[in-house]
Amino acid sequence: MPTLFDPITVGDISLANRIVMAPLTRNRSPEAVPTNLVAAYYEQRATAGLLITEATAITHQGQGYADVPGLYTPAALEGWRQVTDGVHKAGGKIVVQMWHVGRISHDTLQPNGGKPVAPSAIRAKSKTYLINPDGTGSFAETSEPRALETNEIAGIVEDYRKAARAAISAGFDGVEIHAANGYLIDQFLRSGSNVRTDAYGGSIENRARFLFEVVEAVTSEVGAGRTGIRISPVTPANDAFDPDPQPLFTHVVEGLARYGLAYVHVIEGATGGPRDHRQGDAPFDYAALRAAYAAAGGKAAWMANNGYDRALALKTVESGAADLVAFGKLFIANPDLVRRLKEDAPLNTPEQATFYGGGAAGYTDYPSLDQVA
Ligand code: 8OZ
Repeated sequence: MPTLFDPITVGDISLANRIVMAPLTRNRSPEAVPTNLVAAYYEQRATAGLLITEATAITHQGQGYADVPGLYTPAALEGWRQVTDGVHKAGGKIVVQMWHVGRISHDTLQPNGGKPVAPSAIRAKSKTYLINPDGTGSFAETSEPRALETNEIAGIVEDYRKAARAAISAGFDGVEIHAANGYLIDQFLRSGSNVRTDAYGGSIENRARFLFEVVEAVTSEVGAGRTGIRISPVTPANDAFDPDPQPLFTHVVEGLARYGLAYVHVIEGATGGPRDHRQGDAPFDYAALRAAYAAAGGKAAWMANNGYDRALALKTVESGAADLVAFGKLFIANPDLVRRLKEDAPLNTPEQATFYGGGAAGYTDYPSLDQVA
């Protein structure tokens, strides 16, 4: 069996190793434009087999937090071009995570101060992050959303298609569809946020319809071999809830098996929290999920994430339980995480206070092993 440090080809993208930098929101892109500092941050981490960018809004309507990047203005795409050039010069590969927050937003972040959109007009018990007029940041309750009209949905699918095209034009090796963590696609999937009575609500098939329309649009635009997707079957993040996630996500992965995707990225448990978190009566069976995907003919690389340490990551890849392992917080604090895992070297500790917003401190100033020596 391969090890964590062996190369692998996922769809059309060849990776130097199986260690992935997970998408991490850092709120350092004012006006949704990634800066030179953002480029330096990703370049420092380019020895990862694959970098997945922080969640990146496909449209202004898809924005839910202050200072997160976008894919929908020329300036943002120029900013991302600096990032992709830097990563490629350093020998790395990078995909952009395409994001529509749906109801996890605030009127003040929306076009013309309008209501955020959602499958149903159900407010999330969740917070978003705003910048106050005096420049300080603060958390605020998400605003009440409005339910999308059936005839608006095709336009959002089109927004994903355009964003995917723009991403490839900006030099990304591929795109990741963010279908996790209680954002728009996940809001459609789960009965706790979707009580629609049209073709996008009710049955599992209907709740998954939007996800598959997005996958169809993105893969037909940029190729399935340049497309990955992230799901989080049981996460409670952003008030996401479904009482019966196993059949729901089985249907999702069986449908995904029809596409020759680059990878399927699965958050196991509560995002950033307990790996054994459950929704509904039974523990979620991730091995069964993967088996259902394979039985349906799915061949994409399987990417596992959430709370992995070195030992669990080594075991997971060597046993074949996953092809890739994504690390989040460890990559914030360790730009040379691949080397540190290989050498079993000590790890820097991530500092929570600088995760969201700010400048270079806690962002580009974590030392590499060479700098420590
Ligand atoms: C942390 C803070 C804000 C957003 C996610 C995009 O959970 C996020 C996110 C995480 O997927």
